[in-house]
This record gives sequence, structure tokens and C-alpha cells, in this order.
Amino acid sequence: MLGTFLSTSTSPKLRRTLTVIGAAAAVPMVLAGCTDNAKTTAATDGPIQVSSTANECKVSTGTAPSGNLTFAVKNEGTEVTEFYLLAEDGLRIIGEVENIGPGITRNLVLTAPAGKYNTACKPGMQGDGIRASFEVTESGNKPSADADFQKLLETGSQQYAAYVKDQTEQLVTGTKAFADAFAAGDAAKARELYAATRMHWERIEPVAESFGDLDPKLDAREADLEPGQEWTGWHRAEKDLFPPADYTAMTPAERTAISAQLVADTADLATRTRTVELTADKLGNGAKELLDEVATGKVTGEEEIWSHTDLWDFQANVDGARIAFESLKPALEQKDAELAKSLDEKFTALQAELKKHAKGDGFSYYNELSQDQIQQLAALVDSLGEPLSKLTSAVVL
Ligand SMILES: [Cu+2]
Repeated sequence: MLGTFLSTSTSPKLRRTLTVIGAAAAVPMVLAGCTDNAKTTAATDGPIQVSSTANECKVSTGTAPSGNLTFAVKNEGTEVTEFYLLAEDGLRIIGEVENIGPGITRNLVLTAPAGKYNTACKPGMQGDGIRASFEVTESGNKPSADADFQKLLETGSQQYAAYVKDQTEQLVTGTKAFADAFAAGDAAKARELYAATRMHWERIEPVAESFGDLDPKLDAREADLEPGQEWTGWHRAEKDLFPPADYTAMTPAERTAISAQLVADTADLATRTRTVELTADKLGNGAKELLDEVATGKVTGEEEIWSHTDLWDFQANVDGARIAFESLKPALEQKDAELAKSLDEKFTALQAELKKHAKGDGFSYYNELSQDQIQQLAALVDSLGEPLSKLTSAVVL
């Protein structure tokens, strides 16, 4: 959940900035092509070290030259942590790495133009995090031409943008049908539409989550609510449709209000996604985020605590990750054909295992799975997560 980082809608200025980020992605290929120039790349200085503890977020430097940055984030605390690079306004997320367990180091690789930023560690994944300012100075490294490689990245990003557009369109339509049924008290129809409609949301979750104000309104789970937070969205409806024993059903007026809000927030999401500039680093990091979502919410059965439709979400997260990978694959094959092959194999293996649990148009319910089956899925998710964490650096550095 990124709910604490409220995001503003994408301004024209931000769009220009993101376009620059996209253009800068071509730099490393140029450098890699001329070996005597390799020392001019910022990456040769090695990653920026970050140490996250319960009450400190130590970053080894407060400045870095523009271009590709790698933060090696070590969790030296006792709780799971996250690390973010935020824009100067402290709201917009430039890049993030989630779910860093105690003792673990994970890299955040991103492309940043000159400007002022903020770093943040979020031990325990709660609150605003421990922040500090960070400056990226102009390195003078201007992207110039490996036209072919740049074109592959651009094409891949455009393909993924089209995918997001298509998914949001389906989400808007599906949500309307679901909300109509739910508001009308047609629980059977709403239950039938619930999981399949949510798949469109779950496929594009990293894009949806980049709007930190919309994500909690649409997808907050009851267990994750902050004190005083109003509970709306999919999981609010889920509880009413798949009620636990001690549950008091919503009134028709409450159902109507939740439905209207769900439709309005989804329309807002669709509008905002149109102006998001998707770049190679966002695709690569987004793919990994989706798989992390699977590992932390779906393979554990926590996302759909009442409906038990976790495998629908699981499939959708895997779809979104795979589409991002496939969009980058032509570029990746130029840089690291072995990694492309490994990712292909591991996506295929995970998909094959998931398919074993398919039932009609959907899946078995989570509570129908045996411990062995859950462990088998979890093992394949872990095995894919390892090479997937290398995707961004492989295409961007
Ligand atoms: Cu979710």
C-alpha cells in the first residue's frame, strides 16, 4: 500500500520531466558501445548505499550526477522496510523498492534528471517514512543515439501504455456493471462479477498505485485501514457480498453510496492514467512490484479474505508483470539474452502451475488449496522474483 504518499495528477510540467526520463534511458547503451568511455557513466561509482533501521535512513551521499542511479538499500532493522525516491514536492514517487526483509539488501535502479528529490525509508511500512533531501546534479551526459535500442524501449513502453489503456477501459466498464448490480441488491450477479472485474485493476496495479490517494479509496483492505480512514472500494463491497458470520449487512443507501464512489474513483483513475508517461524503468520496476504483490497478498490469501478469490488477483498480477517483461523483451535480448530466456521459462512454469487451479472461466477458491499446492505456487513465485529483480538494471544500465 502506498496510501500515505498522496499523489497529484500529472501536470504538463511533470509530463515533460517524465519525457526527459524516458529519453535518458538511451544513455547507457551508448556508453556500453564504446568501452573507452565507460568510466563516464555514473554507474561506475557504484551504488549509493542506504541503511534502513527502525529510526534512521542513512544515505551514503546527498548528491549524485544525473542519469541512472542505483540505491542499494540494506535493511539493518528488525521490521520489513521500503525505500522511496520522491520528487521535490515529497508526493510524487519516482521509484520505490518494497518488502525488504531484515538483513536483506535490494537495489532500486532508476533514471533521474537533475533536480531536487527526497529519499524516504519506511520501516514497518507505516506512516510517512524517514525522509531526507537529495539532489541530482547535471552530469552533462546527454542521450544520443543508439537509435535502434532506444526505439525498442520506446516501442515497448508504448505497447505497455496501450495495455494499461485497454485494461482501464475494461475496468471502467466492468466496474459500472458490478456497481449497478451491487447497488440494486443483486448480490448473486455482483458476486459473479466481482473477481473477474477486479482482474483489470490488479493487472495495472503499479500504475494505479502511483496515484497514492486513489489506491486506498479503491483497494484498501479492512485490516490495513488507518484510524479514522473511511473504508470504500472493492473490499468494502466484498465483505458485504461474502459476509462473515457476525456481519451486519449494508443498507440499500450504503450500497448505493459505495457503488457510486467506486464508479467515480475508477473513472478518475482511468483519466489520470492517460497522462502517465511509461518508461522502461517503470515497466521493469512495475513488473517486480506486481510479483511482490503476489508474494505478500495473494499467495497468502490475505487480499480476498472473504471472497477467497485470490487466484484471480494472482493471475492478473502475473499477467501485468509478464506483459511488462514482454514489452521490454526485444531490448532485453540485446542486453542479456540469458536473462530473457530465464524469465521466459519462469513465467511459463508459474503459469503452468497456476493453470492447474483453473476452473471454468475462473479458479479454485483460496481456501480450497492444500498447503502443498500453496507452497508449490510460492516457490515458483520466489524463483521468478529473483531474475525479475534484475530486469530493470539489465535494460536501463
Ligand atoms: Cu490489490
